[in-house]
Amino acid sequence: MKFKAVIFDLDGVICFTDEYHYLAWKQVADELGAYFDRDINNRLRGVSRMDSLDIILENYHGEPLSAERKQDIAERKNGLYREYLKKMSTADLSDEVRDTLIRLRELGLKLAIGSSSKNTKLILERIGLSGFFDAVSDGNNISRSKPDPEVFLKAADMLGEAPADCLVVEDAVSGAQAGHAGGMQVACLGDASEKKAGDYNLSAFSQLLDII
Ligand code: B16
Ligand code: MG
Repeated sequence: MKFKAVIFDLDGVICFTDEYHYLAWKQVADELGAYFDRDINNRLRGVSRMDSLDIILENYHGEPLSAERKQDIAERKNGLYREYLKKMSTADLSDEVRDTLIRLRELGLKLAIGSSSKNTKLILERIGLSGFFDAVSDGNNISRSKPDPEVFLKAADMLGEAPADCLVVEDAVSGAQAGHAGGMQVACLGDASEKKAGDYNLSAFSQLLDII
């Protein structure tokens, strides 16, 4: 086995919440009179909430916004987003992802989450993975977002494993950069895989079983 542990990004890897992020940001952008579309939403992959707001505000041309007002806007978006998350259920975890996670565990690998999201706990509960992972490092325990490696280094630390023994699984280029910056090998899916950002660029989650 090449690795002792696997650290998974959450959104875009274990499950998909992009549409809910899109709908919530769209409503907030409409209220601000800022242009927003799905292409801009794609740029928010793996990006923290406040950094996402800054990207949305590139198309805002109204009155200057104070730091406090920006905080309120981010909170409003999060309230809308969490309402959408209530629609999620165990049906949002695919059989392929569930079966692969179980197989990786059977093979003796430690498994962790390394996500920018502050809603990780709620999402894991909704999809039935609460308590499954050996460690959860998320937007609540970091001060620097991806491509900074902090979220993955904290996950490796929680697992008690050296970064070189961890494989990061990511769908965002910034996340793949974060894994590399932390001294970890990276397997990519989705957008980051298309852009060949990983050491392994996969087309299916289950292919992890071929590379560990
Ligand atoms: P929240 P990941 C990221 O999760 C999302 O990809 C990104 O779109 C979102 O802005 C970020 O979490 C913060 O999410 O507002 O819930 O704290 O891909 O790192 O699992
Ligand atoms: Mg992601």
